[in-house]
Order: sequence, then structure tokens, then C-alpha cells
Amino acid sequence: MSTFTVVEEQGVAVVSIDQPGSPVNILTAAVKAEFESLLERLRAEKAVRAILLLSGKPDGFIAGADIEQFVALPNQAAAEALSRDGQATMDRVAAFPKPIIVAVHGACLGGGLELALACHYRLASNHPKTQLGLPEVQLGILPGAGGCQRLPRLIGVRAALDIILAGKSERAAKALKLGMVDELVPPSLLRSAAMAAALRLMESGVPRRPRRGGLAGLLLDGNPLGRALVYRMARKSVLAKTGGHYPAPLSALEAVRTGMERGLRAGLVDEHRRFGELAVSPVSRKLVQIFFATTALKKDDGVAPGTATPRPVRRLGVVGSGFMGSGIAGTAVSQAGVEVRLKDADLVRVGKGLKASVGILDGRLKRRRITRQEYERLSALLSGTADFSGFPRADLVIEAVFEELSVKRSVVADLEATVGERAIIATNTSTIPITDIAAGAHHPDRVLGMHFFSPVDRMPLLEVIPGAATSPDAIATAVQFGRRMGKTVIVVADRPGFWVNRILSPYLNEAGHLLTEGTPIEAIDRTMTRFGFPVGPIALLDEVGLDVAAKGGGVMHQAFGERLAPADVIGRMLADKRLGRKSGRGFYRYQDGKKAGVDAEVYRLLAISPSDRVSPQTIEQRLVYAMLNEAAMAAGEGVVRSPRDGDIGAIFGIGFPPFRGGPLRMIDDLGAAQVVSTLRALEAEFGPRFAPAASLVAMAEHGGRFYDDSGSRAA
Ligand code: 3H9
Repeated sequence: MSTFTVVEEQGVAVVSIDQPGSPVNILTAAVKAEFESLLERLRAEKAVRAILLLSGKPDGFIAGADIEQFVALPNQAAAEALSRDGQATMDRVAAFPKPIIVAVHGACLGGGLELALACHYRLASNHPKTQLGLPEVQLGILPGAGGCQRLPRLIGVRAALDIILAGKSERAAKALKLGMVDELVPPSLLRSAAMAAALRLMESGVPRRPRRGGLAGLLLDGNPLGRALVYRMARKSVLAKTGGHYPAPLSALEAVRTGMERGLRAGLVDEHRRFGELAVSPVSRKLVQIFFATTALKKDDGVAPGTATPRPVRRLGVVGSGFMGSGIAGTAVSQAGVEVRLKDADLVRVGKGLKASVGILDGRLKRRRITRQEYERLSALLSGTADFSGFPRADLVIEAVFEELSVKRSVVADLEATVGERAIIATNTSTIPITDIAAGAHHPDRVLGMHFFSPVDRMPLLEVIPGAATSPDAIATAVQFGRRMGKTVIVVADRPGFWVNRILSPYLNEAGHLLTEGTPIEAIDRTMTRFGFPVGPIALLDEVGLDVAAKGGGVMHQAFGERLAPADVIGRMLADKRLGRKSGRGFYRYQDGKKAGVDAEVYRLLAISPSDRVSPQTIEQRLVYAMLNEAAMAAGEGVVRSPRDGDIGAIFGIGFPPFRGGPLRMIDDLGAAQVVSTLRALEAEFGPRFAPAASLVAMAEHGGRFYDDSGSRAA
């Protein structure tokens, strides 16, 4: 079966791209070969005077080159050849003697955009699904089919670097503004507008495009001195963002520079050489694994396939209009577009909560993620109540009240008396066992946990926690709804701390121990940001809130005993009314809501004289191995359903460095035997909290691993 179908109309060959059996169009080797021979045929056909390319998929243009191919590449030379071939195809398109017009509707990414850039004229539909971007650096590679060359030539170096170095996608309207596309039209008119453009170009050739960006464009993009400044600034900004852990953006920057300063041919050579290096690098392998893991999670409802009938959620009830409740309500409205009813004890609180929920929509409007019209429509879906009016119609209710077992139980009882007989009741908790919350329920099969992370609209992860009696239908409903809220969802066991807080707990405790011993706060945090975390553990405590951390730490201590006993620092901080960022006082100082330096007062308060006695290597080892050990232990207990879920949870829940692949992948990379021996050394020096997990010891003995793949999508 072929991917391309051609119909000829008025001298235009209308080529529709529709890869059979694939939900999206992907530029595989076979697709590329078919395309090339089609081009040869159309070149020879006299009656054909222009080509119009469009997608036959309802909602997608081309999702880029085949990512699975990168994983299978045996070596750098093969990767380089793949890129060189891709460039050659795009060169043939660019040099084609008849105008090639492309009409883009839906995602046009990576190699898909590189193809569009090589065409002679571009139209895009103004549909929200139409996104044009070069996400390659997110996979640890660079645009390797001419993208590093053609994009800066078309839209200027600054705008191109902005997209390439961040792996960004732009909506169609922005793409038009930047000059990535020539025309923007409604989806229903795309084909006819593209046809009209083809007929026009057939007669009068490709129009000249004016230089963009005004005077700044001329000064910065238009001459080598200006561009040198642009490269320097871009490099600085990449290093600040990546800490030097991700080679792809810097390499892409060099490929752009070579092409702009030494010409297209030199640029293409540099581009495919660098593509070759990056595609087989360990960082790229990890990022590709994460791509496949998140893609697989999009289809995983957390239950065995075919065992559940998820319930469609049209109306959501949220109980508790505080920070979490209003965040859940606002995110549900803005992402899932469902009706949301927010309840609290009185209307004043409800009003405050609704205002905060609308604030999430305000943010999306401001960032132009939604139109004014959508904003009005979505805001109208939000309503509030001080009783349970409206709740009988809810399909799903999420309670986000105070973190106290008795309070949560009484909310569940109230809800059971109110909601319909098929409604699902979810409890947003980070510490209380779901089975305990559901213990008094008449229908524990419809009760489960949905652990959101704060701030709800920004944090990408959701843990769904079935209680002992939760039905597969309820699990699948919660998972699917979480996904509609834009979350990556993992289903985890009802064990204290679930997954994320479980592995975070010994890590934060260890930071407390280090501090108690006199290790400076800056040294602890700096070491871990250098390791690749977005913030260090002490700064994280300030973000989470010290009261919340103390409560969570207490629960874990009680559940797991001395091994997870927190250091004494948080209690003393709380006694001094330091709650972290939210109170404007924590380990750090805060000025106008912005984090300033470490608060030196803290050392006095904790009776610590800071010293550099502990080396950064030891700081890193103690913190990282505390987390790795706990992850292995929890995985061994079955807290996560697969290593994939555990690693994705760590990366999306706490910012575990993606280039390291997650804690379980990291153990595999280090080798269980090495991890066990380091833990034994730490145990000898610092005590039994470092005793290696039984699962790790067993793996070390048998040469076992968490993953049985070699890095392919089977992960
Ligand atoms: C590149 O282009 C390099 C070039 O510069 C140079 C080359 C020389 N490859 O996400 P979905 C699969 S790098 C292989 O559920 P959605 C995906 O795994 C590429 N497979 O759909 C899934 O498979 P399955 C740069 C791919 O509607 C199925 O398609 N491009 C690829 O939620 C459906 O995917 C990117 O990084 C691919 N390129 O989202 C874009 N794309 O059903 C990556 C998709 O068997 N793709 N699949 O599990 C995406 O971001 C999303 O898939 C997209 C659609 C937004 C397009």
C-alpha cells in the first residue's frame, strides 16, 4: 500500500500523504524512497506544472523522521548517513524545477517541517492543532534534514535559534508572523487556497520575501557582527538552562553558525556530522526512551487491557476551594473543557477559589494558548456552591480538603450521600492511605486517590492510587480524565508516600542530615542542580512548604521507622515560623515573592557553623544513593507497575534529570552490584539508613536489571 496518492487538476499534481496503518505520517526510509520516485515521475510529466503537498490524515501533517530508526542506528556513521540522505531529499525538493506548494494542517514537526521549509510556498490552517516546530533537541538530536540551515535563512537567526535551541513548536498564527508560512487560512479553505497559490506560482514563480525584523533584524540577523552577538547570547542562555548536560542545543547552535557564516553547503556538512554524533549519544538514547515511555502511557489506562469500561466525565465536582482544589478546577476547565462545580464551606471561600481557577484561564489567554472566545466559553463552565447543589450530576468528584483522615472520611460520606450511584469519588492526598479513607465508604469500589502536584496547572504528573477495593472501571476513568487534564498519569500502589513522595523522602531527609552536620545550604543545593535537578533539595523544601514537608516526613517516619527518620531541622524552622516561600521566610530569603540568597540567620537558629568539610562528591553520593535505594526498594514492593512508570514519575514529579533516564534506569546503567557496594560503604560510614534494598542485593547477585531492553521503545 502506498503513502502517496496523486490527482492532477489544472496542471497541478495534488499529492496526498497518508501513511497506511499509522496514526500519524512519519518519514520512514520507505516513505522517503516512495516520495523520491514520485518526484522523479512528476518531474518528467509535462502536464504537471506544479505540485501541491498535503496530508491525508484528518488532524496531522507529518510528525517528523522515524524516531524508532534512531534507536536502531548501529553507529555514528549510520546516523550521519541518515541525516545526509534526509538533506539530499530536501535539496531535491528545494531545487525541483516546478514549484512545490505545501498545505499544513495539524502537527508539522521535525523532518515534517524541514520538508515544508524546502518547499517553495507554505500555507497553514489556523486550527489549534496546527503546530510547526523542530522538537529534535528534546530528543537529544538536532534538525538533521537541513532545518538548521533553512529556518534561519527564512526567518532570521534570532527567531530560528529561539525555536531550534528550545525544541519549540509554534501555532500557525505565530508561524505566519515569523515568516515560517506565507498564508494562514481556515481549515475548510486550506485546499482551495493552496490550489490557488499553486496556479499563481505556476504562472508567476515564487514571490520574493521581504527581510523580517525591522532595524533590529538588519543589525543583528543581517550582518556577521550582529550575528556573533546573537550566537554568544544564545550560548550563554543555553548553558544557563541546561547546565551543560545536554549537548544537542549547543551543537545545533554551531550547525546554524557554520551555515550562516560559511554557506549552505558547509552548514549541511556540519549539520549531518553533528547529527551523527548526537543520535548515538547516551543522552539522546535516554530522551528517546522517555518519548516512547510517555507515548505508551498515553494509551495505558492503568488496568489490564479489556478489563475496564471507563466512564465518560462531562461534569466534575471539586470539594475544597483552596490552592489545590482551585488548581484542579481551573486545570480541568482549561484543559478538559468540562463543567466544574467547586464547593467549600462558605461562599466567600468559594469566590476566592473560583477567582484562582479563572486565573489559570487568564494565564492561558495571556500566553495566547486560548482565544478570547474560548476563554469566555470555558469560564462559563465554572460554577461554585456552598452546599452540594449540582453534585448529584457529577460523573467524578475530586476532594481536596484538609489533609486529615477524619475530615477526608466525612467528606467521602457526605459525597456518597449526594452523588449519583455511578459517580467516582477521588481524594487528592499526598500522605493518607486510600484504603483508610475508603474504609467507611458504602462503595469503596468507586473511591480512589488522585495525587496532583502543586501548582496543579503546571506540574505534569498525576499519581492515581487505587484502594484495596477500587474497581478497574474507576481506575480507568480517573486515568483517562487525568490525561484529559493534560497530565502524564501513573497508577501506583496504596503504600505510604505512594511513589514520588516515597523516593523523595530519604533524599530530603539526607539533605537535612547534611545540613545538621554543617554542610552549607548553598553547597547542598548547588551540588544537586549540577547533578541536573531543577532545584536543590533545600530550595525544594522551601517550595513545598516546611509544614507540608514536616507532615509528610512524619507519616513516612511512622510507616517505615528509623530508616526514614527526618533530621531535626524542619521542626526548629517551623518553631521560628518559617514555612518556606509561601510565608516569605524559609531557608532562603524572599523579596517581593522572588527568592534571594540563603538566609544566614538559619545557621544561627539551627546552631550550625557551616563548613566545607563534606566534599561535593560525598554530598551527591549521599543524596542520590538515598533516592536510588528507596526507588529500588519501592519498586521491589510493587509500588509502581513497571520501571517505566517509576522513571517517568521521578522525572515528571520531582525533576529527576531526564538525561539520566530516571532512578531505575540509572541503577541499570551503574549496575546493581556497584550500587550495592556503594550503599554498603555509605552504610558503614553513616548508618543503617543506607542498608541496600533486598531487591537490589538480589539483582546484584543474579546480574539482574530493571529493564530487559537495550533502550528500545519496549521500555
Ligand atoms: C526528526 O524529525 C529528525 C530530523 O530532523 C532529521 C532526520 C534525518 N517517529 O503521540 P501519539 C508514533 S526527529 C516514530 O500518541 P498524538 C507514536 O510513538 C522527530 N513514531 O499521537 C505513537 O505510536 P504508537 C521529530 C512516532 O496525536 C503514534 O505515532 N518529531 C513519531 O498524541 C501516535 O503518537 C517529533 O519529535 C515519530 N516521529 O500526538 C514529534 N511521532 O501508536 C513526535 C509519533 O505505536 N511526535 N509517533 O504508540 C509527537 O510529538 C506526537 O506524536 C504528535 C501526535 C504531536 C505528532
